[in-house]
Amino acid sequence: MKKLLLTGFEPFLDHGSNPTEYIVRTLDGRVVGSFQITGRVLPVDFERSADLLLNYVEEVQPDTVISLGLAAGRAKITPERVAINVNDGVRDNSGNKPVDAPINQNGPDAYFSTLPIRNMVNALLENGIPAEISNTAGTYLCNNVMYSMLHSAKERGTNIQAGFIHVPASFELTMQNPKIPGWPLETIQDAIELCIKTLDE
Ligand code: PCA
Repeated sequence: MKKLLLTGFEPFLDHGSNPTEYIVRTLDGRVVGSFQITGRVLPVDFERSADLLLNYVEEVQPDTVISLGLAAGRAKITPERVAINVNDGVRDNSGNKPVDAPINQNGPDAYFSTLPIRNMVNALLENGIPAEISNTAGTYLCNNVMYSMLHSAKERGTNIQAGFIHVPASFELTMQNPKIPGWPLETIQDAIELCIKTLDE
């Protein structure tokens, strides 16, 4: 059976929870399509998140890596097209606040996702779940882990398929901040399972 490493993030900023943490804990150990899933939660830390992700890749030896992150304010599931070689953003959970810094001094400017992002969006829309390709993963931790993963796959010459999907907030987060659109966790989970199934198309 093929192996999929599915990562999410711990809560960050003033968000009391992170729906991606729930999803990866729920799907850890399950089989979806032809993939055995290993779910892991990453810290929100410019110094640690990418190294931990790459350690999990060593441990799991996955065929595919899908990383998930919360995009509070977005009201669609958004597979990311591209990761850029920039760290810049608000303070992370350890107090790091990089400004205009490269992720990798010698790395290329950007990497494209190697996930079937168009098929994912089409599958979601066919199932009545709002979705679109996003052309920016930002410059915070989500972009950081997507770039770092794709850079590592390229450098090592592996054919690991990898990329990133941003998800909307949960109802719980909307209760805390009514300006943020929220979805039921089960719907976000269904959406991610649909995305995983497109890997078999
Ligand atoms: N979302 C953040 C980092 C952690 C998360 O879940 C981001 O979009 O960069």
